[in-house]
Amino acid sequence: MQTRLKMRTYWIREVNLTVKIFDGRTEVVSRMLLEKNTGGRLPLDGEDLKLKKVSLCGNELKEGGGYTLEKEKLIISAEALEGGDQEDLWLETEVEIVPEKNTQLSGLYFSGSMYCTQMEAEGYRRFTYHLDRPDVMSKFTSVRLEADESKCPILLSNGNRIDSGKLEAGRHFAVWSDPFAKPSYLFAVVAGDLASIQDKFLTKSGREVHLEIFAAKEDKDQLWHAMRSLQNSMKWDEDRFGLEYDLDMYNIVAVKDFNMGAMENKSLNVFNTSLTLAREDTATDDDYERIEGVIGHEYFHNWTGNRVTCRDWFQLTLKEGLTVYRDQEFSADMGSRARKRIEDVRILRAAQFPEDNGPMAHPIRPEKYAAIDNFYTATVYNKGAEVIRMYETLLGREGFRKGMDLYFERHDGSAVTCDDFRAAMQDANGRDLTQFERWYLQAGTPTVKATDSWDAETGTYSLTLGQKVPDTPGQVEKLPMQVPVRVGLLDRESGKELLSDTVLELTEESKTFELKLEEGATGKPVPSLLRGFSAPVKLEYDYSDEELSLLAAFDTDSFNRWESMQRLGSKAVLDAFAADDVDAFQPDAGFMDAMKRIVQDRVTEDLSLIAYALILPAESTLMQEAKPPIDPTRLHAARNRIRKVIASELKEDLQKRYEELTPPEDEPYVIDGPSASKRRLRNVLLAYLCTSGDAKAAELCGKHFKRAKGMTDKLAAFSCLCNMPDSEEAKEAIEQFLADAKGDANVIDKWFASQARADVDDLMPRVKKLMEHPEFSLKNPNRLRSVVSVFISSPQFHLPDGSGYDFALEMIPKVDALNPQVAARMANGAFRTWRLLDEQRQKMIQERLAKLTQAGLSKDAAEIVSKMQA
Ligand code: BAL
Ligand code: ZN
Repeated sequence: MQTRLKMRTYWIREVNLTVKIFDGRTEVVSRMLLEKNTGGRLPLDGEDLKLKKVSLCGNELKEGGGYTLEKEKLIISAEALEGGDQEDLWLETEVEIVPEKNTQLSGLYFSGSMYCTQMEAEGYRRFTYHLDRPDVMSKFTSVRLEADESKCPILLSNGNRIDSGKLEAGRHFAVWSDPFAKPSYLFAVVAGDLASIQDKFLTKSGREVHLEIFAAKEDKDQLWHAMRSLQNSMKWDEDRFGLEYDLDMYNIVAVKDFNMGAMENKSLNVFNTSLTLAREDTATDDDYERIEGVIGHEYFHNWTGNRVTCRDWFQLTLKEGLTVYRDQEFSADMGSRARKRIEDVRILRAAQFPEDNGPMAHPIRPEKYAAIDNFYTATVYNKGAEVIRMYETLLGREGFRKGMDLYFERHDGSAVTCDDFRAAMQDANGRDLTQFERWYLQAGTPTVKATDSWDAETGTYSLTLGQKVPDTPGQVEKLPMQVPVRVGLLDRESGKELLSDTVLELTEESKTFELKLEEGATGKPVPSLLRGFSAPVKLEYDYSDEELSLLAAFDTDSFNRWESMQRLGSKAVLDAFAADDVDAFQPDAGFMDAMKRIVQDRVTEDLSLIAYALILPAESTLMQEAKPPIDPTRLHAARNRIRKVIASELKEDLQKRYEELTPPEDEPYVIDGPSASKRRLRNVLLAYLCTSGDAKAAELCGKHFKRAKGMTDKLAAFSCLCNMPDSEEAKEAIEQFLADAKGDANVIDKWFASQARADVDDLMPRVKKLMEHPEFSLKNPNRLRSVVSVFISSPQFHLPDGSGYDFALEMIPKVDALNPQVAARMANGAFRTWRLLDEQRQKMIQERLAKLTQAGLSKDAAEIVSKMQA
């Protein structure tokens, strides 16, 4: 268990590598220039390496006479290190690895047509011996790659290619050199038979950067969206943060077997194909947007992560929270800011709030870990981004920029901490941000409770805000946070804004703010609270349905217009959940009226905002709002009930709007924001129109499927059809979709995922059947996720017979034996909310967790299973 930073006895200032790739084995020779720090013995990290030779300054060391081998450590003795008289201390290790057998996909591994690496967080130690920690920054002066030219014509690493040529026996080599010192986690190698597209970018100071994106040959025509996204990212970072690219070359490689989404290796990003490849018939509008965001994310890391990196892995949010914030801002500027904010908060609530309220709760800067890979979490990333956003809210956009400038001025080229970032924000703005540190220290989603009063005579509106940070495993009795609460006030009758955006700063447990209104109000104003979701908290205020309807219609804050509909929707579902007969429950007329107004809204230009207003809160979000113990099957039925009532009572309006949005057959398919929003709304309407699951619904869906010109519409219809699997239309679509995929892995993943999340009672046997399909594989993370992880997050996972839990018990050890990181995520996804469930399910899960404890799991999966039980 890592709980603190360990001392460094030596630094590694320079690295020269020779990597010789052969079929079934790869030799790695690493020459490291050491610099003494405290001195003493030097423990190098290594995992699954076959050590061939160690030498120091040209003299071979022997085991027991210069070095010792311990579990996952090669220890060079202090005597050997301090015994010589050479000025430069060059340590050389020679190891052999087998990338072809590396199913963990960490270190160097083989995937389809290429060898590639994933080093973050601790993969480099599976490649060669090293001080594999982010504060050890080394110049990789020479990286020589050798391989068979016919199998691996492309040889890539970080920086610039400084040499290349032919060798004997059909082999060839390339030598790369990176002028920037970097930690080992940013090192990368790719070798394979790949196709590429090329373009360039001219930086604002005139550097011409060669841009190249590589993929398997058959995917070459799906790379241009990624290229445009990269160019847009480069321009955006110059415009918004004054940050320029710093090398002459920027390469991206798309790989199909990848644990993460993408990786920001210096000048050689490696991407999951699911976040790179896009063509209108293979990728949805959401995919296009996600790709743009992630291409941006990895590019922005060049400054926030690579130029300034983390001192240790506890500081992971320093680069991830900040870079997610930057990619969110980039996407907001590229598309619709209002829409993006809603999307980001939806993700936060669906993925991070459950984490903050479960056994895995941890502060954005975790205090301890067994496997750091388990902390690439929604908390570190998404809540971390919200914390960064709060700096901006508190300091203003200019103040935030000043803080960023000072951060780079002080720390460019170093490995630093979250405190250093906070100090830069503080010092650049002359603000005391001491209390703000608590966002890094305390886990759990704070609750902010608002109460108010109105003095009509003086025109004073008083708002009392109280906060409570909940207890979380290992953390109790927490201190108040610094919470920026952006508010506005609306007139109760007319909906007119009486007070525009005002940021209140809550620093105490409770505080009353007096807001004096200049204009006359017709009564106690209606507060619009936490506008733009100005802090990652749960806001409680006793809104009436009428007040929420007024906010949904008139609030000038687009986020809170959506939020009011979410509150209404949430209340409707939770009322149904609590009703004696869920299937007969009737929501309030006020809610139905508000929904009707949304369907009839012909004024709002951004149709995505209408689409999102019509979508009820996700079940994982509702799980956080319902009072435990929760029966998830009943919660699912309650949400479905409300959807069905909306569909039947508003049928004509839904139908009319759907038809209005149906494009003429000859309309060309366009990929841009407005067209995507139109499709988004039309597809939300389609889903409502299909809730009945009857023959008419199947017919409508079948038609939508056949007429679809791009993947967005096709997948929307296909997903609905999977909910009616016995219809002829569904049977036909299931065959057609797979045939149309023509082997495209991302499309086949969609085919699997839509079926694995279908809203059908017999989902478990269907999933097992899907796993017998020849296209299914446990080894490819995307494919595995598209079936197993998707099922595990479906409501049917929780069927009262426990069959879903048995399935998880069977799958987790199986996957763990191949890929611990993926297994750990699976275990987390399966069980993280178990303490909110009813007694019977809790008991069943406890039994499975106890069995998993005995299953000899990897460090990664075992940590999750143990945390689940804490
Ligand atoms: N650094 C791991 C992948 C990412 O967050 O960019
Ligand atoms: Zn990142």
